Amino acid sequence: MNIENYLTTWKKKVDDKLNEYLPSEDEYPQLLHKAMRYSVLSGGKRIRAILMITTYSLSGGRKLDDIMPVSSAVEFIHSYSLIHDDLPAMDDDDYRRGVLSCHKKFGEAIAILAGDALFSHAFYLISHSDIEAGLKEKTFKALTEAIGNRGIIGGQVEDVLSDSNRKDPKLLRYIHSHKTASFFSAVCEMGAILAEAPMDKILASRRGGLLLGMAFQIQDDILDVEGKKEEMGKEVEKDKDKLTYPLVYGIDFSKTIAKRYSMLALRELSVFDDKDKIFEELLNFLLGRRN
Ligand code: GRG
Repeated sequence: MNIENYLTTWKKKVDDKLNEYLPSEDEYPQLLHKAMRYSVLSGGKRIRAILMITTYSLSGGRKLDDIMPVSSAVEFIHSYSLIHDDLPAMDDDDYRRGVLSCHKKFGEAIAILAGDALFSHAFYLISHSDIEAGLKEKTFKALTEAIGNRGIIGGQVEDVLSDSNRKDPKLLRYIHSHKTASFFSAVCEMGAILAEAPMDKILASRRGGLLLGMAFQIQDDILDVEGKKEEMGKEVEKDKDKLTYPLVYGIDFSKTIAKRYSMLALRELSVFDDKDKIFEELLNFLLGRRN
């Protein structure tokens, strides 16, 4: 398995679907639709959608066309979180994915509304998809649990409130597992749910996704220290005043912890007959990434 080819192929398929599902810039209100398209189509690895598709396929799912609205919805929600995360009231970032952040390009009001509209559009897409009603309900349950006050938003609140003077490992784990890993957990779980996998595989996907998401966010922390602005497509050293793994554990031990989470994730995901070692290659790719 050449993971770079795998990721490029799937990224292209996901990008095509995102383009298809986004409202046209000609449709009223044009500025809102322009901002939505700008942020979603500005790049991105599409890792959450690809993880969902991978878990679905490894769970025996064969109706890939049917689940594309869900994998696209996941990327719309992710883009929404990035637009809001970049706002002056949050991380105050001028650049994202190598281009101006949404509020820098369109102003704060439109950026806030573009984020809100992407969120609604995600649910519109899933609810209008051809997925069977029972599976849709289970998908909504996994998704809404991961992105609300007990998930991404909860993690983001503690992240915004955090400061580098309070080196609290428990709080750090809460922030990372909620603001980032809960979504990874949900996308893997949704892949298994939609493929109608047995409960042991659904639960292993959920746990494996969470561990994978922890490794991913720790690497994100490491990149904020070691990464280059040109490669990252945004400013680095933005988390200096935040509670991060490098702050609490130092860079070298953070790398060890990320590797450990990655091994634990693989142990959970070993319930799948992953002959091509896609999960292993994916994790190696994510821990070696430069952006
Ligand atoms: C939208 C559910 C929701 C909540 C809003 C703003 C906010 C509350 C949450 C922000 C959470 C956040 C931005 C976490 C950081 C996660 C992270 C490491 C993002 C970068 O992900 P990549 O590397 O980005 O996958 P690309 O550009 O590749 O898509």
